[in-house]
Amino acid sequence: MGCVKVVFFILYTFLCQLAFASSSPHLCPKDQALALLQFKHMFTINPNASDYCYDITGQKIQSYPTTLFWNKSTDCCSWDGVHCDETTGQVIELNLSCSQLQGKFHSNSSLFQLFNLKRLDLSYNNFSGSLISPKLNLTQLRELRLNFVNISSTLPLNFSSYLTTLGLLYTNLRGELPERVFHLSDLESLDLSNNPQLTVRFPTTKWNSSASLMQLYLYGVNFTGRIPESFSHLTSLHELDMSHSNLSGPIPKPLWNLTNIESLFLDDNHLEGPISQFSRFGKLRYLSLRNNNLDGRLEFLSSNNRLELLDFSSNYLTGPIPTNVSGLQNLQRIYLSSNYLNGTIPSWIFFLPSLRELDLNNNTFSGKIQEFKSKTLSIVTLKQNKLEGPIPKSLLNQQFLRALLLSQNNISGHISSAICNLKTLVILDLKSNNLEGTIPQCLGEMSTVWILDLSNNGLSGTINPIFTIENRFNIIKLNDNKLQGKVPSSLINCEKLEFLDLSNNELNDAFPKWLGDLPHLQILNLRSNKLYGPIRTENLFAQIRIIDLSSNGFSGDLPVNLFQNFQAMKTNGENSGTPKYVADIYSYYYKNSLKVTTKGLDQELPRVLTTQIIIDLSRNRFEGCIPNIIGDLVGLRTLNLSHNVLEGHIPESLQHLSVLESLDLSSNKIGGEISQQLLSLTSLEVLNLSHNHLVGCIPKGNQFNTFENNSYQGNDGLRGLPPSRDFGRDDRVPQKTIPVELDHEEEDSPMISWQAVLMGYSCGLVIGLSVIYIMWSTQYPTWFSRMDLKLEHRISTRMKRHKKRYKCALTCRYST
Ligand SMILES: *[C@@H]1O[C@H](CO)[C@@H](O)[C@H](O)[C@H]1NC(C)=O
Ligand SMILES: *[C@@H]1O[C@H](CO)[C@@H](O)[C@H](O)[C@H]1NC(C)=O
Ligand SMILES: *[C@@H]1O[C@H](CO)[C@@H](O)[C@H](O)[C@H]1NC(C)=O
Ligand SMILES: *[C@@H]1O[C@H](CO)[C@@H](O)[C@H](O)[C@H]1NC(C)=O
Ligand SMILES: *[C@@H]1O[C@H](CO)[C@@H](O)[C@H](O)[C@H]1NC(C)=O
Ligand SMILES: *[C@@H]1O[C@H](CO)[C@@H](O)[C@H](O)[C@H]1NC(C)=O
Ligand SMILES: *[C@@H]1O[C@H](CO)[C@@H](O)[C@H](O)[C@H]1NC(C)=O
Ligand SMILES: *[C@@H]1O[C@H](CO)[C@@H](O)[C@H](O)[C@H]1NC(C)=O
Ligand SMILES: *[C@@H]1O[C@H](CO)[C@@H](O)[C@H](O)[C@H]1NC(C)=O
Ligand SMILES: *[C@@H]1O[C@H](CO)[C@@H](O)[C@H](O)[C@H]1NC(C)=O
Ligand SMILES: *[C@@H]1O[C@H](CO)[C@@H](O)[C@H](O)[C@H]1NC(C)=O
Ligand SMILES: CC(=O)N[C@H]1CO[C@H](CO)[C@@H](O)[C@@H]1O
Repeated sequence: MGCVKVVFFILYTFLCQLAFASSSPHLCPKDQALALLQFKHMFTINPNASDYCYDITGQKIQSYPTTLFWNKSTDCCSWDGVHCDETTGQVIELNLSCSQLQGKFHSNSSLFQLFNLKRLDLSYNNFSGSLISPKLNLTQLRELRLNFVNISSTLPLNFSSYLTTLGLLYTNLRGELPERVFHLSDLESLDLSNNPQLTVRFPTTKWNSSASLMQLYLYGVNFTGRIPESFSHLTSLHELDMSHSNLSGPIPKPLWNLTNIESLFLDDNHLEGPISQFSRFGKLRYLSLRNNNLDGRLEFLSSNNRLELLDFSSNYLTGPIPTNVSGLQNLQRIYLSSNYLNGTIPSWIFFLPSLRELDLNNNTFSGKIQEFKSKTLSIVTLKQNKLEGPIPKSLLNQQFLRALLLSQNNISGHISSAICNLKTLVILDLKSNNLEGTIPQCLGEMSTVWILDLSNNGLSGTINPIFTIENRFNIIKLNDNKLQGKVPSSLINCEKLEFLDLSNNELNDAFPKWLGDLPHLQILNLRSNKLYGPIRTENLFAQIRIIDLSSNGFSGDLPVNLFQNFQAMKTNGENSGTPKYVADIYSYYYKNSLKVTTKGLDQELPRVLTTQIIIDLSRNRFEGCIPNIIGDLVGLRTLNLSHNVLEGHIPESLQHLSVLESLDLSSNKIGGEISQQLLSLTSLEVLNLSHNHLVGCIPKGNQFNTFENNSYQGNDGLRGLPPSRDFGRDDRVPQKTIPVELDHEEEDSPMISWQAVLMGYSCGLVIGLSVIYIMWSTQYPTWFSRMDLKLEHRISTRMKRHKKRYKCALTCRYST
């Protein structure tokens, strides 16, 4: 009996289901299903069409081909993205946001047959080239979102008057926003952000939407006019974003009436004046006014228990942060960088229970960093202040800390190995402090760290860290310390390393040629150590863009193989469009500066352009010739081989270095002539060939007309020296050197200059002649006494005739 019951039950259920399936009509009306299918077939599915797909918090979300499985055999109310009214079965919502749709949208689109549609979201698809004019038609529409859809036209006037939500973020809208938008009496949320060509002007009369409007996002539109009095009626406004809207002057008065505001973003404007009135906004959760000209003190901070975000970065705030603040127990993010705040960082900040991000960079805070109460710190950046004392222990005991930047303070003590407990740390920047002792060995085991900067401290001992495999170190800077011993061979495990700076230490090792096997290494700085021996390597160094081995004890021939392998230097990235920087993905928090010597100056590059290609092997004991192969490194901007014992000639192949800006071969034993071919170095700004054994004539023309005497001094055999400005110390002496226009000169070639004549007389008298020239150009008559009297006579007579011109190019052409 039981068995029969079970069978009956199963049969019954089956029959019921069958009956339900066959008897219930399609919930979704046929015409609407058809309209949807028609709509589907207007478009192709292409993942690229939803490339830019984000949720409201800015998180990238995965796109999905929502319409792919829409088909006749199923009820359209069950299709992805389609919602029907439960009683009538009418399609009331269509959400195809991030649906990989690509194609044109026509004004006769079947979509407009969905008369009952209340919510329509077509954001993040590619309807490029469409004429989108939601002819409403869709008269019932309440919500319309077309974020990131390239509309690129004016906003049609003709839309449903029941709209509550209009989302047109990043739609390339043009022209004037119809005032009608502000008068939609049910409007709750309006997002027109990032439409720089959309001109927005607020109505001066009371808006019909003023009671309903809760969210107004007008970030980056072409806001014109002022914030009118009518704005003060927006009593329901909870969220306002008018960042990047060219607002200037004091904070507009009507804003102070928005006492219900919870979220206020006015970043990147020119607002000025004091900030004391912010205490009126008792419901604030997010307050962000970064990049304005606001001044005054932070005294408005009192006891707002809702505040989560406080951002006044890059303003002119002064004085200390008030200490007598209670509450603020929800404050999670504090950004006050680049102001003029001073005093100590008050205790209440350290006591905030849920602090996540603290950025007080670039102020003049002093005193110690106290222990943090919060266990949820994610970003702590206190760079460029006058903070002192040790690194607080509580900072080394955080589960979520991603960035710890304490550089450019007076922080002292040792780096505790407890720092290795930070299992989520990405940036550790302790540069330019007074840290001492050794580097903890366990640092090399930190598997999440991308940037490690301990430079410019007093760290000593050997480089202890043993870098384990599968680490993420991308930038390692240990320069300007007192580190000794060898370059740690475990660096070979840093496969992602792009930037290694160990300069200005006391490392004592042979050339760590194995670094060449690091596939991404772009910058290698080993300058000013005690590295020694010849450089012979087959290792690749394929991505190297800057190599600085200067001021060491390297010897032997210049490393031809090394140059051969510098693949990245063999392209000239000049026309590569927007500038790119080396190892720069966290540049918002950390800028990977580098000290280089170029154009005769020590410079600190705040960031390193990928086109910045430098070889600096100066101040070693390299010998032999300059290999021709250097001419293949056509991306080179700076080549410095000075202060070695190089011989031979300047290779003609250097003529190919068309973007070379700085060439220093000084203080070697290089002989031969300076090839005329080098005139093709048209980017050259600084040339130093001084103190060699060069002979012959100095090329004239192009950049060579801009170099002065000091580029060549100390080469006994060089002729045609240009004048020197350095000798013109005497202020009374007028500057006589005028850049020569060669073409012009050649026209009046019969008028050969006095130097030309003299050169023609005797090429052997070069020293004397250069002295004469110097003397002439600086008007130091006493130097005459050194000269042969005959010459003196000739010179003075010629000088009278052709005093104004300096034509060494001709000189050399005549004399050789
Ligand atoms: C998507 O874009 C990538 C790169 O722009 C391109 O290579 C690929 O062909 C595109 N895919 C489609 C289906 O168009
Ligand atoms: C958008 O689609 C058009 C063709 O309709 C295509 O030319 C364009 O490259 C697409 N844009 C993106 C970002 O995929
Ligand atoms: C029709 O839709 C159903 C449900 O999504 C799906 O399982 C089926 O594969 C689709 N059929 C076709 C031909 O696409
Ligand atoms: C549409 O769906 C996306 C993602 O699922 C969601 O973020 C968005 O809020 C939805 N749009 C509407 C109008 O509900
Ligand atoms: C819609 O208009 C486009 C051009 O405007 C036309 O090519 C297409 O055939 C029209 N479709 C329908 C269904 O009328
Ligand atoms: C948007 O569309 C316009 C006109 O159709 C086009 O000129 C523009 O390049 C498009 N912009 C983007 C970012 O695709
Ligand atoms: C709105 O559309 C209707 C019907 O298409 C039309 O009669 C009316 O003139 C339009 N209004 C505006 C302001 O364009
Ligand atoms: C911004 O609006 C002003 C005033 O209406 C107009 O002159 C200007 O051309 C607009 N700028 C852009 C980029 O559309
Ligand atoms: C705005 O605030 C000012 C000063 O507090 C007040 O006089 C004015 O009545 C307020 N306006 C509105 C519309 O509430
Ligand atoms: C530091 O702040 C000053 C003024 O507040 C600003 O001019 C400067 O650019 C800031 N420096 C950095 C590195 O942000
Ligand atoms: C803070 O700066 C103000 C000037 O803005 C100065 O008067 C005051 O003495 C400074 N306080 C400290 C502690 O440095
Ligand atoms: C211009 C247009 O297409 N108007 C249509 C709007 O929708 C109603 C039905 O709700 C049609 O009757 C109109 O013809």
